[in-house]
Amino acid sequence: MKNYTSIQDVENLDQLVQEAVELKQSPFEHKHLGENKTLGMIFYNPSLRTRLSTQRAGFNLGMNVIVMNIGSDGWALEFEDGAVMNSNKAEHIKEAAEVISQYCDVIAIRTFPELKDRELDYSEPVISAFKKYATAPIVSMESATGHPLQALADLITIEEYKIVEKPKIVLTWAPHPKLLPQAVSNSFVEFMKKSDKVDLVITHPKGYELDSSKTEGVTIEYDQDKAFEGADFIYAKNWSSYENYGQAGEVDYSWMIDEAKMKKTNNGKFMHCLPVRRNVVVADDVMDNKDRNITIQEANNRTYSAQIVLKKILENIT
Ligand code: SN0
Repeated sequence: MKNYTSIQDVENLDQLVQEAVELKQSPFEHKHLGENKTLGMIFYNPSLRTRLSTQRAGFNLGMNVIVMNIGSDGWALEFEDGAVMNSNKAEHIKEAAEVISQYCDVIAIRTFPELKDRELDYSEPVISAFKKYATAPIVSMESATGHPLQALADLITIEEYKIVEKPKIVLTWAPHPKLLPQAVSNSFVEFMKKSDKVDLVITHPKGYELDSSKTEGVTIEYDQDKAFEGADFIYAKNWSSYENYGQAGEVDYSWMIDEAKMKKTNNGKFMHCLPVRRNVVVADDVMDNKDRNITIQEANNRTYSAQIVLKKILENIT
């Protein structure tokens, strides 16, 4: 594997999931792979799971890890080609990416969208500039439009907890007081679509359609109750409107997931990438029910999704 910034970087998804499940059984077996290799983790935005699990994954592989909050601690970077840099941006991405590549054998980046200009966000300005100018492999730790490490962890979790051959997975929109990216949902859809082992249904209020090029071929059910019928997994996530991009529209708080809704499922498990707003996105009666809520185990799998990806990248550079 050369880079890991989207589903395009995955050759055989179901096999990658199997390899991650196996890796989890013996996580320290490949410590030699990362010896004298440095992982650089660059954050523009906050993180808990991604930061700790990716660092842990690096350690499990014997890597050294450098973490930098570039948004608050670095020079403000210019991304525009040919810019006259006489304002507040002190350094161009051309120099920054090449310099970081000398210190780090793998560069992982977290960068959220601005949620103002859809075309700009969907062009992935930060991650694509790093890919262009860095000489080290690039890993997305959630970019403007995707979160492939999360989606891989989700698939690993489904593989572990499924009790039927081909489970019904429901991605449900959930209410939230803030304007959130579509990144987690986009990658979730892409990964579930690519896997041969799941059936995906999406449910959301009208006006919250995701990018249709990503949801093509997936069943969309606007009635949340109906969508939940027979579901083996409920994957909740808020996202802001793709159509009315960057606009805070009506938020229908009746879309919160609670135990009454979960009862319509096939004894379904509840998943969410976390952090989650209790009693807004999901009620306490689901979150505190250990038979339903597998978000903690899901978060644990973030280590193994990052570790299998780093392992593949290391195998490619050593
Ligand atoms: C991010 C998102 O993409 O939705 C990261 C998820 C892994 N979530 C948030 O920003 C939630 C922030 C909040 O205030 O609840």
